Amino acid sequence: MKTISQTFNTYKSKTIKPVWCPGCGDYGVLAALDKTFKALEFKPEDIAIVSGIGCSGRFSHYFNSYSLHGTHGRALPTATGLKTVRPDLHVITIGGDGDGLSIGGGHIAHAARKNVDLTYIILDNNVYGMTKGQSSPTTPLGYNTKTAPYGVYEESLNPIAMFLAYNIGYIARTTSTDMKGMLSILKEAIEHKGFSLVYIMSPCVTYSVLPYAKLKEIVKPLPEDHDTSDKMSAFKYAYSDEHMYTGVFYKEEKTSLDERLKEVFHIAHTSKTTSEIMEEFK
Ligand SMILES: Cc1ncc(C[n+]2csc(CCOP(=O)(O)OP(=O)(O)O)c2C)c(N)n1
Ligand code: SF4
Repeated sequence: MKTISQTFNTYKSKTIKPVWCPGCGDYGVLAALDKTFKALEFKPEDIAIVSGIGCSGRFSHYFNSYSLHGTHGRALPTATGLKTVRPDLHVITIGGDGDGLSIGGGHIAHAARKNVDLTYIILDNNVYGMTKGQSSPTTPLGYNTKTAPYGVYEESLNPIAMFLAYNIGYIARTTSTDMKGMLSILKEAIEHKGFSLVYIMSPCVTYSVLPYAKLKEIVKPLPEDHDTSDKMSAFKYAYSDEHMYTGVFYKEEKTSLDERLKEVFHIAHTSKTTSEIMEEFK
């Protein structure tokens, strides 16, 4: 009998093909996620991909799995609802830096505090790609864009430091050119029980802000002696001005939302019903 990984050579859709620009970083991530599902031996019917809007939002179309191309910035709450009613599904949420850190930025803190058991992949190209190159929350200060012809006048976010402050239980950064890094991080993040955040630098070649060559110059793997349970060490590397560190910044096992809800449902089902309570007032 064939194993699942022998049966599914690819989880990619055979009918819907990517329409990204040639050279877009998102192609590398698509290949990595496909390989990760294969390595994890997931059945396609057990996977649900929920995405936001943008070039990165198109991800959900490209897999043979359940998928939902949600509204701009709302992929995370939609995915939280899905995971709550279908805890058996492997829920993956994907979106861009604009989608996840601007319009949808407020949702990350709440997914983190709920510790919903899903993996959120943010593809950072430092720009709004689909709407033709406006500044995003990660476009560097002073950089010229369509919406900032005289240079971006707002400071860019430090997403990793933000995620650490939100107490997310799994935080890692990698790049769309590092297949080995993406494979090991994606697998570990998906297997992590609770909310996991995978931040992938995925350059836009059409409205390029951080081109591949520049990214290669600044990226550096986290030192081997970085202790992934040491949040202060993780903050130190997240705030580095010299390098953009990649690898696993922080890991912590915590009770997940579905585990907590199981307890709540048990209490609710074994407690008095509303009509029993009402009877007491008669
Ligand atoms: C509520 C709402 N506001 C704005 C838009 C327009 N819009 C579509 S994609 C997009 C930007 C996407 O940028 P990002 O999330 O960084 O993804 P990318 O295209 O770069 O992958 C915007 C503003 C929209 N679709 N819905
Ligand atoms: S516009 Fe940029 S992000 Fe969008 S598909 Fe093209 S290269 Fe990729």
